[in-house]
Amino acid sequence: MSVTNIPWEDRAQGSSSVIWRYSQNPIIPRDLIPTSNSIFNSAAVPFNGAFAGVFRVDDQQRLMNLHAGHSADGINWQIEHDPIEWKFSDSEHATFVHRYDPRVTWLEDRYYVTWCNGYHGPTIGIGYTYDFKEFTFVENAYLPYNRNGVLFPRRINGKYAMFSRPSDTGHTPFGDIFYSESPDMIHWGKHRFVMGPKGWTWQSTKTGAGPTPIETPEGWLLIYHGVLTSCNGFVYSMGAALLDLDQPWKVIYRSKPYLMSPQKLYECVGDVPNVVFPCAALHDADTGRLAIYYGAADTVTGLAFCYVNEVIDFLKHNSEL
Ligand code: BMA
Repeated sequence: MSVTNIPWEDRAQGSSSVIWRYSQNPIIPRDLIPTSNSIFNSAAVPFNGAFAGVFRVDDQQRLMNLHAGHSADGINWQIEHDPIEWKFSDSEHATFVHRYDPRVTWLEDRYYVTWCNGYHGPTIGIGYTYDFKEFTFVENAYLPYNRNGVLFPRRINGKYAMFSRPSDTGHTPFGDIFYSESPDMIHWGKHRFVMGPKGWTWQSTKTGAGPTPIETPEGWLLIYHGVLTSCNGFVYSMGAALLDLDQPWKVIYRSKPYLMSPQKLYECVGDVPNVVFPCAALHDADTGRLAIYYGAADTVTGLAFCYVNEVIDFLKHNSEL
């Protein structure tokens, strides 16, 4: 897709980073709306010539919920003060527990939203919207416990496809990415292992899919998070992998070093220190530009930039499966 108005800033002179941060980060402060404690791990998409999104807002009771938002430039956002009110066809799902870490994917005729949804434990909620005003809940994709549900932007071999990361009730100390398919967005199966933690590295404790995968002629580009356990707790960094186009559970390349780790003050200091957590990416196919939205320290939202071909080139030279 062409996104000619993609938010962008050139790589700083003298920098050789494959992914570089926006100099005005964070783009969304924790107190953008009156009741917010923090706004992070959020998703943006092109919408009507501008941008729309679904934002994780933790309020001042520390309840985690989703809010819609709009932006003319993808950088300055207006976020609704009230959370999204979902339309439920089955009242069983209508009880609010928690909703967090949304992803938004344009798929066929609408914007699908997936998020970590509380239903006797965390699982993957699926809903959709056409206009970012009315939002309809579809179903929970899996039994608890699961997090980081990320839809593919088109069917694969005739089926809807999604990544997820089976988890537990708490701050899960493990995390493998799985691929599942569905004929109808409701029943998910044919689960396939994609990848999991590696060695004593930045991705040694857990992994989880980030933004909607980006289709390239060489494979699906997946930006993901990897977690290391330090003596001070988890450290969340960002990496990338290239996956087979027809069998996306087959990994072609996977980043051996991270592509971005928490190093700026707003990534290292906040409610949860040392976290960069990518949840969305805008891709302008004409220029190959990618603008990645990521949560920083579970507190604010940042933006980072790269070129898809440079990430793939990096993977070719820095891969370990
Ligand atoms: C994960 C999720 C994310 C969060 C991260 C770091 O388990 O809860 O929302 O950013 O932990 O706290």
